[in-house]
Amino acid sequence: MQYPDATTNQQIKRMQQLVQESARVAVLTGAGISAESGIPTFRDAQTGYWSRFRPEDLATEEAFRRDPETVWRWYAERRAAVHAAAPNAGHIALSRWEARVPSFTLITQNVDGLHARAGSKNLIEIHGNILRVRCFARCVSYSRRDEIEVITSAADTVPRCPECGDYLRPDVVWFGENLPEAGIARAFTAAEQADLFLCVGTSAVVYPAAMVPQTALESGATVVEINPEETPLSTLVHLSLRGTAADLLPQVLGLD
Ligand code: BJW
Repeated sequence: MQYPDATTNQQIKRMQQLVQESARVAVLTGAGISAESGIPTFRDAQTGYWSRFRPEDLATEEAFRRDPETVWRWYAERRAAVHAAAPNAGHIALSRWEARVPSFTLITQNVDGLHARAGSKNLIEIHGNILRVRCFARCVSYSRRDEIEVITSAADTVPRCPECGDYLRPDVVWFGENLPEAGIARAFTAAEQADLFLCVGTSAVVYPAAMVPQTALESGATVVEINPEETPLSTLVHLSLRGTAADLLPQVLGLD
């Protein structure tokens, strides 16, 4: 059922009711939830990364092979922005919600680590994490965190793998790469089992992440979207709330 003519207040009340009624909750977040922490999105027209850069120049294995320095520099700048940022009211509201329901899974496409910093526990980072690195030649899976601090503090040269000498790369999922198998499997299971599935701040155009809310719909969950703009999901979901994450999440969760 959709609520095309409802006022925002009615929609907020409806969402508050769904929150009260739901015991199995899953949430999918995208770049929009971190926008109010000062981290740019990808596809927003004026401010998104892809309005200034071509994804195939920065977010593919081929780009890194061709020009590792340029790709590394872009990620170093983004890592600095992440270090300077803090979780906003949207991230914090989601972590408080988790503490109130029996089953809560937070699936994020974001690589910024802000959900973990806000205190979210059952968290799946399906596109990786920008604060980790791994060997480009895949000789070891992940570097230890203390090594990462040292490696990433070296600003302008692409660091080398301590095991094999190949380049280290950001531990994120680039276009054409598979998502971490266990993580995406858990995400689909959470979608299948959810009573309430919430999408926040995602354009829902990148696959397979965009299939997760579709799976929730097909499995009988009530699906709600929070986004200031329409997305391909807007006409499919039960309730589409127009607004920002930091504004609406505390309201619908009764935390403001
Ligand atoms: C606010 C707000 C506020 C603003 N509050 N909201 C099936 C069909 C078609 C294509 C494919 C398919 N299967 C695979 C593909 C290819 C590709 C794909 O999906 N392409 C499409 C773009 C067409 N997918 C892949 O390649 C994936 N791999 C894969 O499928 O492997 C199998 C395979 C292997 C080989 C060949 C083929 C298949 C991997 C995808 C990896 C995506 N990686 C990135 C970069 C990660 C690293 C990094 O950060 O650098 O992930 S791309 C980028 O997009 C990033 C994001 O996680 C992802 C999603 O973006 P997101 O989060 O939705 O952000 P935006 O900017 O798009 O939207 C922001 C939203 O927020 C907007 O709606 C705003 O309105 C809103 N907003 N302010 C709330 N304050």
